[in-house]
Amino acid sequence: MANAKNGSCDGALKEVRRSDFPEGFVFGVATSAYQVEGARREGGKGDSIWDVFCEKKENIMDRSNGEIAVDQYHRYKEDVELMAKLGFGAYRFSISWPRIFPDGLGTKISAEGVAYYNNLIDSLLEKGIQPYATLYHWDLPYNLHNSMGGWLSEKIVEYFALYAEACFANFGDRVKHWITINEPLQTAVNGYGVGIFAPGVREDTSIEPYLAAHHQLLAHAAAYAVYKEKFKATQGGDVGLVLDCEWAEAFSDKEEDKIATERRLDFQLGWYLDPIFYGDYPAVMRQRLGDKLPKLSEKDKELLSNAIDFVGLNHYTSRFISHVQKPRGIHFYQVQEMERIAKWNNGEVIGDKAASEWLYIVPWGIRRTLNYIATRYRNPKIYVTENGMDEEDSEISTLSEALNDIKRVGYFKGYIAAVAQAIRDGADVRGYFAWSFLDNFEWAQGYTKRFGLVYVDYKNGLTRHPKASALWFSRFLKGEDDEDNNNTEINKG
Ligand code: GBH
Repeated sequence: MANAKNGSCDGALKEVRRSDFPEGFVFGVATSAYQVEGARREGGKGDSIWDVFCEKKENIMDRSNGEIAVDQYHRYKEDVELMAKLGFGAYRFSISWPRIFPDGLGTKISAEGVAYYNNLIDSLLEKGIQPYATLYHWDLPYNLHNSMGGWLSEKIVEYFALYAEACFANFGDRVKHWITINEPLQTAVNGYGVGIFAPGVREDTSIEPYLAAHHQLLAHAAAYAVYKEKFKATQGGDVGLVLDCEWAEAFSDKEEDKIATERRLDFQLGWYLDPIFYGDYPAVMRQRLGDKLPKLSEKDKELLSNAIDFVGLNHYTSRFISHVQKPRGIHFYQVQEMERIAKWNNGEVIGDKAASEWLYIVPWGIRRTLNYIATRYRNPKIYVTENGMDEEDSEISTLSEALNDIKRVGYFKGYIAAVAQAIRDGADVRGYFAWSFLDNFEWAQGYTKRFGLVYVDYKNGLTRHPKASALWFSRFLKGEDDEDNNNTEINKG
């Protein structure tokens, strides 16, 4: 809709400042285990589905893998120090399930795995950085896939609950923010449908994505229940779920485009949030999917009911949505009868493109997504758990060029300003995490895309070099961009 563009204007004259955010608002950086840790065979770790998926070289654009990644397993101290120096208040990392339970079964816990995360968490706290731990960022123990079908099996719910309990018990004295699962939609649709993500199953693509999503939801609910029953009273933390949501803006004022846009949001967010906030999958999914959508039993509904302390939002980009009758793609896309469009109806592109083919820069989209969650889901606590953009590795020729990431500086300024606007609009946003702290293994894109605030020199011993965006962030965090800031202590710092 043409008027959407106005959303980008209000407040755009003034640069965003840290003082635009409420007291206690958290700024952090994010990564995930498989993308940064490396050390595939160290510390008694078992294989994950990504370890095995990458063995089939053609699954990854540059035929690479995360066996070494950026070696955070050995360099966490240095990384934590750099985070602290830059002034970040929180680190969102993920725990590798097969580092804790190598075969996933939960019968023997790996002491070395536990020790690694204890060290990481202690290093963070020593530097005043709050740990935000994700339990599942896509690296399922391979054995759970191989022996029982992974997320397609109902049994996974119990195994996940055991794993979650082990993490709460071992780390919950210090970790007060837990994320059960990162982007269940990606595992469901790309892991068990399109097949571009591990485990790369493409068997019954009109059934299995919905089943994999169903079991992830139930696993989330089971972990939430374990925390509530056994840990909440003594540890006092919060447990949330992280969902990825692109903003969807109606392409035109036509009724069918507006309805297709609502449908798109229901298939993306409602799929997970409606069972939690409203007791069932969205009506539009139940109607369109019929028997392909698993049923939530009364017991499931009870467990899921309000089983969330905060909504984590991973948000990168936006699209216009129009109604189309026979879209291409797997069942999940066909059944939505919509098309994602990257241009305004006057033909102008929605925003500048980053390196990834899906990533257009549209700062006003995050404001609308946050406001949508706030109005639709009873104004929950929200954390922006990922937001960022990438550049193409092959387009970088010198280190100084790599470090001069002015486009990313603009991205963060725009998106962070839009988050501040959403807070003024009434959304209860408590924190913001930039993706990613470091350049890292970008899944099927391998190392061809760089999302880091900090450059990693893959050809030179994986050395770390803060980009201009990291330095901008640092000034922003220290309030050095606040002209009328009278806190001289911070300005001196
Ligand atoms: C996040 O997913 C992930 O949590 C993170 O690990 C990753 O590094 C980061 O994004 C950057 O990509 O479905 O055809 O569009 C964000 C959601 C899912 C968006 C996969 C891009 C690419 C294939 N992403 N998607 S497609």
